[in-house]
Amino acid sequence: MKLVVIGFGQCGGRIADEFARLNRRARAQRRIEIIPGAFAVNTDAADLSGLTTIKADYRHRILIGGRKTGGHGVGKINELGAEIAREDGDKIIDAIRGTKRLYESDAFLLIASAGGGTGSGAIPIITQRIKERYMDKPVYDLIILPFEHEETTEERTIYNSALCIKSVNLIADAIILVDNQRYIRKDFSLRNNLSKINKLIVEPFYDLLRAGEEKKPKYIGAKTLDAGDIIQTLVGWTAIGYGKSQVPMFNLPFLRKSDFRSKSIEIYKGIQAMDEAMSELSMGCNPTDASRALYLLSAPSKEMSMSLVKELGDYLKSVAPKATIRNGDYPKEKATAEVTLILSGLSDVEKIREYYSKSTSLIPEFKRRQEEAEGRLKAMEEIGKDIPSLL
Ligand SMILES: Nc1nc2c(ncn2[C@@H]2O[C@H](COP(=O)(O)OP(=O)(O)OP(=O)(O)O)[C@@H](O)[C@H]2O)c(=O)[nH]1
Ligand SMILES: [Mg+2]
Repeated sequence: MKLVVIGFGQCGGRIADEFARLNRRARAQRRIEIIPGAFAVNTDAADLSGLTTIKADYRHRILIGGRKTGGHGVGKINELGAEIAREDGDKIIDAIRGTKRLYESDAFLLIASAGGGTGSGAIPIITQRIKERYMDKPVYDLIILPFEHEETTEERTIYNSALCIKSVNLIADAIILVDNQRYIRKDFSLRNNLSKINKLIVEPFYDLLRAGEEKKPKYIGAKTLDAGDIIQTLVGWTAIGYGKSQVPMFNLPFLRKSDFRSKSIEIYKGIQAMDEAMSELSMGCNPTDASRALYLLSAPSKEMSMSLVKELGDYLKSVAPKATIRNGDYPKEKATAEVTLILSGLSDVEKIREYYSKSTSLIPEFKRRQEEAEGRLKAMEEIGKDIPSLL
Protein backbone atom coordinates (compact mmCIF):
# COMPACT_ATOMS: atom_id res chain seq x y z
CA MET A 1 0.00 0.00 0.00
CA LYS A 2 1.25 3.44 -0.86
CA LEU A 3 0.37 6.41 1.32
CA VAL A 4 0.77 10.13 0.81
CA VAL A 5 1.63 11.36 4.29
CA ILE A 6 1.04 14.89 5.58
CA GLY A 7 1.97 15.94 9.11
CA PHE A 8 0.53 19.05 10.76
CA GLY A 9 2.09 21.00 13.63
CA GLN A 10 5.16 19.89 15.52
CA CYS A 11 3.99 16.41 16.47
CA GLY A 12 2.46 15.64 13.08
CA GLY A 13 5.51 16.94 11.23
CA ARG A 14 7.91 14.82 13.25
CA ILE A 15 5.87 11.66 12.75
CA ALA A 16 5.54 12.37 9.01
CA ASP A 17 9.34 12.70 9.00
CA GLU A 18 9.50 9.27 10.67
CA PHE A 19 7.28 7.86 7.89
CA ALA A 20 9.68 9.34 5.34
CA ARG A 21 12.45 7.34 7.06
CA LEU A 22 10.31 4.22 6.90
CA ASN A 23 10.12 4.71 3.15
CA ARG A 24 13.86 5.14 2.94
CA ARG A 25 14.30 1.84 4.81
CA ALA A 26 11.86 0.02 2.46
CA ARG A 27 13.73 1.38 -0.54
CA ALA A 28 17.11 0.36 0.81
CA GLN A 29 16.03 -3.11 1.98
CA ARG A 30 13.59 -4.10 -0.76
CA ARG A 31 13.62 -1.37 -3.44
CA ILE A 32 9.95 -0.68 -2.88
CA GLU A 33 8.13 2.58 -2.40
CA ILE A 34 5.52 2.86 0.35
CA ILE A 35 5.36 6.64 0.86
CA PRO A 36 5.40 8.39 -2.53
CA GLY A 37 4.94 11.80 -0.90
CA ALA A 38 5.75 13.16 2.58
CA PHE A 39 4.89 16.69 3.67
CA ALA A 40 4.99 18.76 6.84
CA VAL A 41 2.73 21.74 7.45
CA ASN A 42 3.24 24.18 10.29
CA THR A 43 2.74 27.77 11.46
CA ASP A 44 6.13 27.51 13.12
CA ALA A 45 9.16 27.94 10.85
CA ALA A 46 11.67 26.64 13.41
CA ASP A 47 9.77 23.34 13.82
CA LEU A 48 9.85 22.81 10.06
CA SER A 49 13.58 23.36 9.85
CA GLY A 50 14.12 20.83 12.66
CA LEU A 51 12.96 17.94 10.44
CA THR A 52 15.58 15.75 8.80
CA THR A 53 14.12 13.52 6.10
CA ILE A 54 11.20 15.31 4.44
CA LYS A 55 12.56 17.30 1.49
CA ALA A 56 13.71 20.70 2.70
CA ASP A 57 12.00 22.86 0.06
CA TYR A 58 8.94 25.06 0.63
CA ARG A 59 6.72 22.64 -1.33
CA HIS A 60 7.35 19.83 1.16
CA ARG A 61 7.83 21.83 4.35
CA ILE A 62 4.91 24.18 4.08
CA LEU A 63 4.68 27.28 6.28
CA ILE A 64 1.12 28.52 6.74
CA GLY A 65 -0.29 31.57 8.50
CA GLY A 66 2.94 33.52 8.12
CA ARG A 67 1.17 36.88 8.28
CA LYS A 68 -0.96 36.03 11.29
CA THR A 69 1.61 34.29 13.47
CA GLY A 70 4.91 35.68 12.20
CA GLY A 71 6.12 32.08 11.87
CA HIS A 72 5.77 31.38 15.61
CA GLY A 73 2.81 29.02 15.98
CA VAL A 74 -0.69 29.61 17.28
CA GLY A 75 0.00 29.07 20.98
CA LYS A 76 -2.40 26.17 21.52
CA ILE A 77 -5.48 27.92 20.17
CA ASN A 78 -6.76 25.37 17.71
CA GLU A 79 -9.59 27.57 16.42
CA LEU A 80 -6.80 29.79 15.10
CA GLY A 81 -5.04 26.77 13.60
CA ALA A 82 -8.28 25.91 11.79
CA GLU A 83 -8.75 29.47 10.56
CA ILE A 84 -5.24 29.61 9.13
CA ALA A 85 -5.68 26.23 7.44
CA ARG A 86 -8.85 27.53 5.82
CA GLU A 87 -7.01 30.59 4.48
CA ASP A 88 -3.85 28.80 3.35
CA GLY A 89 -5.33 25.44 2.34
CA ASP A 90 -4.58 26.06 -1.36
CA LYS A 91 -0.87 26.06 -0.63
CA ILE A 92 -1.15 22.52 0.74
CA ILE A 93 -3.38 21.24 -2.06
CA ASP A 94 -0.99 22.70 -4.66
CA ALA A 95 1.95 20.97 -3.03
CA ILE A 96 0.17 17.59 -2.95
CA ARG A 97 -0.68 17.96 -6.62
CA GLY A 98 3.05 18.09 -7.30
CA THR A 99 3.61 14.55 -5.94
CA LYS A 100 5.26 12.67 -8.81
CA ARG A 101 3.31 9.42 -8.67
CA LEU A 102 0.23 10.60 -6.89
CA TYR A 103 -1.97 8.48 -9.14
CA GLU A 104 -0.27 5.33 -7.80
CA SER A 105 -0.98 6.11 -4.16
CA ASP A 106 -3.83 4.27 -2.46
CA ALA A 107 -4.76 6.69 0.30
CA PHE A 108 -3.81 9.79 2.28
CA LEU A 109 -2.59 9.65 5.85
CA LEU A 110 -2.84 12.95 7.74
CA ILE A 111 -1.16 13.23 11.14
CA ALA A 112 -1.48 15.66 14.06
CA SER A 113 -1.58 15.82 17.83
CA ALA A 114 -5.04 16.54 19.25
CA GLY A 115 -3.83 18.68 22.14
CA GLY A 116 -1.81 21.37 20.33
CA GLY A 117 -3.02 24.35 18.30
CA THR A 118 -1.77 24.20 14.73
CA GLY A 119 -2.06 20.49 13.94
CA SER A 120 -5.22 19.94 15.95
CA GLY A 121 -7.00 22.82 14.21
CA ALA A 122 -5.64 22.28 10.70
CA ILE A 123 -6.16 18.54 10.33
CA PRO A 124 -9.98 18.49 10.07
CA ILE A 125 -10.01 21.38 7.60
CA ILE A 126 -7.41 19.86 5.29
CA THR A 127 -8.96 16.38 5.57
CA GLN A 128 -12.12 17.94 4.20
CA ARG A 129 -10.28 19.78 1.41
CA ILE A 130 -8.46 16.63 0.31
CA LYS A 131 -11.63 14.57 0.40
CA GLU A 132 -13.37 17.09 -1.85
CA ARG A 133 -10.43 17.20 -4.25
CA TYR A 134 -9.59 13.45 -4.41
CA MET A 135 -12.87 11.65 -4.10
CA ASP A 136 -11.47 8.28 -5.19
CA LYS A 137 -8.91 7.99 -2.39
CA PRO A 138 -9.68 7.42 1.29
CA VAL A 139 -8.30 9.89 3.81
CA TYR A 140 -7.13 8.52 7.17
CA ASP A 141 -6.23 10.67 10.15
CA LEU A 142 -3.63 9.54 12.67
CA ILE A 143 -4.36 11.45 15.87
CA ILE A 144 -1.93 11.60 18.79
CA LEU A 145 -3.58 12.03 22.18
CA PRO A 146 -1.80 13.94 24.96
CA PHE A 147 0.09 12.55 27.96
CA GLU A 148 -1.89 12.43 31.20
CA HIS A 149 0.27 15.08 32.84
CA GLU A 150 -0.60 17.51 30.04
CA GLU A 151 -4.30 16.97 30.62
CA THR A 152 -4.05 17.76 34.30
CA THR A 153 -1.88 20.87 33.96
CA GLU A 154 -3.60 22.49 31.00
CA GLU A 155 -7.35 22.43 30.44
CA ARG A 156 -6.93 23.69 26.92
CA THR A 157 -5.33 20.34 26.07
CA ILE A 158 -8.57 18.49 26.79
CA TYR A 159 -10.70 21.06 25.02
CA ASN A 160 -8.48 21.04 21.91
CA SER A 161 -8.53 17.26 21.87
CA ALA A 162 -12.32 17.06 22.05
CA LEU A 163 -12.72 19.67 19.31
CA CYS A 164 -10.21 17.97 17.03
CA ILE A 165 -11.50 14.44 17.56
CA LYS A 166 -15.10 15.40 17.04
CA SER A 167 -14.26 17.28 13.84
CA VAL A 168 -12.09 14.60 12.22
CA ASN A 169 -14.73 12.01 13.03
CA LEU A 170 -17.20 13.97 10.91
CA ILE A 171 -15.01 13.81 7.83
CA ALA A 172 -12.13 11.27 7.84
CA ASP A 173 -12.66 7.71 6.55
CA ALA A 174 -10.94 6.34 9.63
CA ILE A 175 -9.26 7.82 12.69
CA ILE A 176 -6.29 5.89 13.98
CA LEU A 177 -5.91 6.84 17.62
CA VAL A 178 -2.53 6.88 19.31
CA ASP A 179 -2.37 7.56 23.04
CA ASN A 180 1.02 9.03 24.02
CA GLN A 181 0.47 7.85 27.57
CA ARG A 182 0.48 4.18 26.54
CA TYR A 183 4.08 4.40 25.40
CA ILE A 184 5.36 5.28 28.83
CA ARG A 185 3.42 2.61 30.70
CA LYS A 186 6.35 0.27 30.74
CA ASP A 187 9.24 2.61 30.20
CA PHE A 188 8.91 5.91 32.04
CA SER A 189 12.09 7.29 30.51
CA LEU A 190 10.17 7.55 27.25
CA ARG A 191 8.27 10.51 28.60
CA ASN A 192 11.15 12.72 27.59
CA ASN A 193 11.99 10.77 24.49
CA LEU A 194 9.47 11.75 21.87
CA SER A 195 11.59 10.58 18.97
CA LYS A 196 11.66 7.07 20.40
CA ILE A 197 7.89 7.14 20.87
CA ASN A 198 7.53 8.31 17.26
CA LYS A 199 9.53 5.30 16.08
CA LEU A 200 7.21 3.00 18.04
CA ILE A 201 4.17 4.75 16.56
CA VAL A 202 5.20 4.16 12.95
CA GLU A 203 6.67 0.66 13.42
CA PRO A 204 3.37 -1.27 12.88
CA PHE A 205 3.03 0.35 9.46
CA TYR A 206 6.27 -1.09 8.09
CA ASP A 207 5.15 -4.66 7.36
CA LEU A 208 1.58 -3.56 6.73
CA LEU A 209 2.51 -1.20 3.91
CA ARG A 210 5.26 -3.37 2.43
CA ALA A 211 3.45 -6.73 2.25
CA GLY A 212 1.35 -5.84 -0.79
CA GLU A 213 4.16 -4.04 -2.61
CA GLU A 214 6.69 -6.88 -2.79
CA LYS A 215 7.64 -8.11 -6.26
CA LYS A 216 10.02 -10.98 -5.46
CA PRO A 217 8.27 -14.36 -5.12
CA LYS A 218 10.15 -15.27 -1.95
CA TYR A 219 8.54 -12.31 -0.15
CA ILE A 220 5.04 -13.00 -1.39
CA GLY A 221 2.82 -14.99 0.95
CA ALA A 222 0.17 -17.62 0.34
CA LYS A 223 -2.36 -14.90 1.02
CA THR A 224 -1.04 -11.42 0.29
CA LEU A 225 -2.44 -8.57 2.30
CA ASP A 226 -2.86 -5.67 -0.10
CA ALA A 227 -4.22 -2.13 -0.12
CA GLY A 228 -7.73 -3.44 -0.78
CA ASP A 229 -7.76 -5.47 2.45
CA ILE A 230 -6.52 -2.51 4.46
CA ILE A 231 -9.02 -0.10 2.91
CA GLN A 232 -11.84 -2.59 3.55
CA THR A 233 -10.77 -2.79 7.19
CA LEU A 234 -10.26 0.85 8.09
CA VAL A 235 -13.43 2.62 9.19
CA GLY A 236 -14.15 5.01 12.07
CA TRP A 237 -12.25 4.71 15.36
CA THR A 238 -9.23 2.49 14.94
CA ALA A 239 -6.30 1.13 16.97
CA ILE A 240 -3.14 -0.47 15.61
CA GLY A 241 -0.60 -2.73 17.27
CA TYR A 242 2.47 -4.79 16.61
CA GLY A 243 4.03 -7.69 18.48
CA LYS A 244 6.94 -10.11 18.20
CA SER A 245 7.42 -13.59 19.56
CA GLN A 246 10.04 -13.36 22.26
CA VAL A 247 12.14 -16.42 21.51
CA PRO A 248 13.68 -16.67 18.07
CA MET A 249 12.80 -19.95 16.34
CA PHE A 250 16.40 -21.09 16.14
CA ASN A 251 16.63 -21.18 19.92
CA LEU A 252 14.68 -24.40 19.86
CA PRO A 253 17.04 -26.76 18.02
CA PHE A 254 15.79 -29.82 19.88
CA LEU A 255 12.62 -29.70 17.85
CA ARG A 256 12.92 -31.17 14.40
CA LYS A 257 10.41 -30.19 11.77
CA SER A 258 9.01 -33.69 11.81
CA ASP A 259 8.48 -33.49 15.54
CA PHE A 260 4.75 -33.38 16.12
CA ARG A 261 5.28 -30.81 18.85
CA SER A 262 7.02 -28.34 16.59
CA LYS A 263 3.69 -27.32 15.11
CA SER A 264 2.33 -26.38 18.46
CA ILE A 265 5.51 -24.45 19.27
CA GLU A 266 5.01 -22.38 16.11
CA ILE A 267 1.42 -21.78 17.05
CA TYR A 268 2.47 -20.78 20.54
CA LYS A 269 4.88 -18.22 19.08
CA GLY A 270 2.24 -16.84 16.76
CA ILE A 271 -0.20 -16.46 19.64
CA GLN A 272 2.51 -14.83 21.73
CA ALA A 273 3.13 -12.24 18.99
CA MET A 274 -0.61 -11.65 18.63
CA ASP A 275 -0.97 -11.22 22.39
CA GLU A 276 1.78 -8.64 22.42
CA ALA A 277 0.22 -6.78 19.47
CA MET A 278 -3.05 -6.73 21.42
CA SER A 279 -1.51 -5.40 24.61
CA GLU A 280 0.60 -2.86 22.69
CA LEU A 281 -2.35 -1.38 20.79
CA SER A 282 -1.91 2.33 20.10
CA MET A 283 -5.10 3.09 22.03
CA GLY A 284 -6.83 1.47 24.98
CA CYS A 285 -10.03 -0.08 23.69
CA ASN A 286 -12.31 -3.04 24.05
CA PRO A 287 -11.75 -5.52 21.17
CA THR A 288 -15.31 -6.80 21.49
CA ASP A 289 -16.43 -3.39 20.16
CA ALA A 290 -14.55 -3.79 16.88
CA SER A 291 -16.61 -4.38 13.75
CA ARG A 292 -13.55 -5.04 11.60
CA ALA A 293 -10.13 -6.47 12.27
CA LEU A 294 -7.01 -7.40 10.36
CA TYR A 295 -3.87 -9.33 11.17
CA LEU A 296 -0.70 -9.81 9.24
CA LEU A 297 1.63 -12.62 10.23
CA SER A 298 5.22 -12.23 9.25
CA ALA A 299 7.60 -15.18 9.77
CA PRO A 300 10.06 -17.37 7.87
CA SER A 301 8.07 -19.13 5.14
CA LYS A 302 8.95 -22.62 6.35
CA GLU A 303 7.51 -21.82 9.77
CA MET A 304 4.30 -20.39 8.39
CA SER A 305 1.73 -23.12 8.04
CA MET A 306 -1.94 -22.71 7.19
CA SER A 307 -2.80 -24.15 10.57
CA LEU A 308 -0.87 -21.34 12.26
CA VAL A 309 -2.69 -18.69 10.22
CA LYS A 310 -6.01 -20.35 11.01
CA GLU A 311 -5.18 -20.70 14.68
CA LEU A 312 -4.45 -16.96 14.89
CA GLY A 313 -7.71 -16.22 13.13
CA ASP A 314 -9.64 -18.36 15.62
CA TYR A 315 -7.89 -16.67 18.49
CA LEU A 316 -8.68 -13.19 17.18
CA LYS A 317 -12.28 -14.19 16.59
CA SER A 318 -12.59 -15.23 20.22
CA VAL A 319 -11.32 -11.81 21.35
CA ALA A 320 -13.19 -9.73 18.75
CA PRO A 321 -16.30 -11.84 18.08
CA LYS A 322 -18.26 -9.16 16.22
CA ALA A 323 -15.48 -8.30 13.79
CA THR A 324 -15.14 -9.23 10.14
CA ILE A 325 -11.55 -10.43 10.06
CA ARG A 326 -9.09 -10.09 7.19
CA ASN A 327 -5.63 -11.59 7.20
CA GLY A 328 -2.43 -12.17 5.30
CA ASP A 329 0.98 -13.76 5.63
CA TYR A 330 4.29 -12.18 4.77
CA PRO A 331 7.34 -14.41 4.47
CA LYS A 332 10.66 -13.03 5.62
CA GLU A 333 14.10 -14.14 6.68
CA LYS A 334 14.17 -13.10 10.34
CA ALA A 335 13.61 -15.96 12.74
CA THR A 336 10.86 -14.40 14.86
CA ALA A 337 7.13 -14.40 14.32
CA GLU A 338 5.63 -10.91 14.11
CA VAL A 339 2.01 -9.87 14.08
CA THR A 340 0.55 -6.55 12.95
CA LEU A 341 -2.99 -6.04 14.20
CA ILE A 342 -5.71 -3.53 13.39
CA LEU A 343 -8.99 -3.20 15.27
CA SER A 344 -11.37 -0.87 13.49
CA GLY A 345 -14.94 0.35 13.54
CA LEU A 346 -14.75 0.58 17.34
CA SER A 347 -18.12 1.57 18.70
CA ASP A 348 -17.00 2.76 22.11
CA VAL A 349 -13.71 4.33 23.17
CA GLU A 350 -13.70 5.34 26.82
CA LYS A 351 -11.05 8.02 26.43
CA ILE A 352 -13.08 9.83 23.78
CA ARG A 353 -16.15 9.76 25.96
CA GLU A 354 -14.03 11.31 28.70
CA TYR A 355 -12.74 14.11 26.46
CA TYR A 356 -16.25 14.90 25.33
CA SER A 357 -17.78 15.02 28.78
CA LYS A 358 -14.92 16.97 30.38
CA SER A 359 -14.90 19.50 27.54
CA THR A 360 -18.62 20.04 27.67
CA SER A 361 -18.29 21.16 31.26
CA LEU A 362 -15.35 23.39 30.29
CA ILE A 363 -17.26 25.35 27.65
CA PRO A 364 -19.21 27.60 30.10
CA GLU A 365 -16.01 28.15 32.11
CA PHE A 366 -14.04 29.23 29.01
CA LYS A 367 -16.90 31.50 28.02
CA ARG A 368 -17.03 33.05 31.49
CA ARG A 369 -13.28 33.69 31.45
CA GLN A 370 -13.48 35.30 28.02
CA GLU A 371 -16.32 37.58 29.17
CA GLU A 372 -14.45 38.45 32.34
CA ALA A 373 -11.33 39.39 30.38
CA GLU A 374 -13.39 41.51 27.99
CA GLY A 375 -15.12 43.16 30.95
CA ARG A 376 -11.82 44.06 32.58
CA LEU A 377 -10.52 45.48 29.30
CA LYS A 378 -13.64 47.63 28.94
CA ALA A 379 -13.40 48.89 32.51
CA MET A 380 -9.77 49.87 31.98
CA GLU A 381 -10.63 51.77 28.79
CA GLU A 382 -13.44 53.49 30.67
CA ILE A 383 -11.05 54.82 33.31
CA GLY A 384 -8.74 56.23 30.63
CA LYS A 385 -11.43 57.71 28.46
CA ASP A 386 -10.60 61.37 29.29
CA ILE A 387 -6.90 61.03 28.45
CA PRO A 388 -6.07 62.56 25.07
CA SER A 389 -4.59 60.28 22.41
CA LEU A 390 -1.44 60.82 20.38
CA LEU A 391 -2.97 59.19 17.29
N1 LIG B 1 4.26 11.34 20.15
C1 LIG B 1 4.61 12.62 20.04
N2 LIG B 1 3.87 13.57 20.62
C2 LIG B 1 4.25 14.87 20.47
C3 LIG B 1 5.41 15.23 19.73
N3 LIG B 1 5.53 16.59 19.78
C4 LIG B 1 4.49 17.04 20.50
N4 LIG B 1 3.70 16.01 20.92
C5 LIG B 1 2.45 16.11 21.67
O1 LIG B 1 1.62 17.01 20.95
C6 LIG B 1 0.92 17.89 21.80
C7 LIG B 1 1.35 19.30 21.49
O2 LIG B 1 1.09 19.56 20.16
P1 LIG B 1 2.13 20.12 19.09
O3 LIG B 1 2.10 19.19 17.92
O4 LIG B 1 3.42 20.45 19.70
O5 LIG B 1 1.37 21.47 18.71
P2 LIG B 1 1.24 22.19 17.32
O6 LIG B 1 0.30 21.45 16.44
O7 LIG B 1 2.61 22.46 16.79
O8 LIG B 1 0.49 23.55 17.71
P3 LIG B 1 1.03 24.91 18.39
O9 LIG B 1 2.47 24.71 18.71
O10 LIG B 1 0.15 25.11 19.56
O11 LIG B 1 0.83 25.93 17.33
C8 LIG B 1 1.28 17.44 23.19
O12 LIG B 1 0.27 16.56 23.63
C9 LIG B 1 2.61 16.73 23.03
O13 LIG B 1 2.80 15.74 24.01
C10 LIG B 1 6.16 14.20 19.10
O14 LIG B 1 7.18 14.40 18.44
N5 LIG B 1 5.71 12.92 19.31
MG1 LIG C 1 3.97 24.04 17.35
